Amino acid sequence: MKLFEDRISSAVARVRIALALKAVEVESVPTSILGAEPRSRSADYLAVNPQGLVPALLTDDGVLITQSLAIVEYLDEWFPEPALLPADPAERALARSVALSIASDIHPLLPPRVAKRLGTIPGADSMTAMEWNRHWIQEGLTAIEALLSRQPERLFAVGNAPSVADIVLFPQAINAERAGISLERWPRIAAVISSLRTIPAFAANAPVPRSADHRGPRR
Ligand SMILES: N[C@@H](CCC(=O)N[C@@H](CS)C(=O)NCC(=O)O)C(=O)O
Repeated sequence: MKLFEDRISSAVARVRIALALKAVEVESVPTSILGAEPRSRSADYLAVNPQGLVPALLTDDGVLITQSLAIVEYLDEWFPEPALLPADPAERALARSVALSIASDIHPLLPPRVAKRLGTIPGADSMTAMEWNRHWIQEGLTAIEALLSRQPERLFAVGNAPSVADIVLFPQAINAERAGISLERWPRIAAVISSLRTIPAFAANAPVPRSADHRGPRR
């Protein structure tokens, strides 16, 4: 299988964590998403994934799967151990709720294409995108903290094993810290992230920091 990826991407990190938990190897196809001419916007890549986003997974049978959560579920179906969704229906639903509240409601407001568009709005200054990101991350993680706080305290976001909730929460939390947001204000999230940091599949697959030349002027 081939994974079209840029290691700075938190959506890519979700897939890489799932692959690592399942010990499945893939061929990496580097697909940059930053810079003047990102490979993700090239005609070649748009022919693969018309959305021009990473990740995308090409199976050995030639099936192309886009969207990180669709890829994670595909992997979970083909490689069932360890399961990435809890067996209990209520916990399963909660794991999906946590994952979707990040993947559908926080992350889409943050990627480079959004920052780029914000920068073109008259009156936007160099702080706009940074403040925009911090706002949506803080609002989103506050809601997730409240959801998690209704559950008994455990090592993982939901249930007794890493699930899709942890797979999506971990990269988002790491990026929150990189945006200068301390996790301390969300004790349940902070506790989960510190236990996930001890698991190599998570620690080795955190999104990599953007290089200085992609960060633009220091804000
Ligand atoms: N919902 C998609 C999101 C994919 C996405 O937004 N990927 C980002 C990287 S995290 C990307 O390719 N961004 C390119 C851009 O914004 O131009 C998924 O979960 O796979």
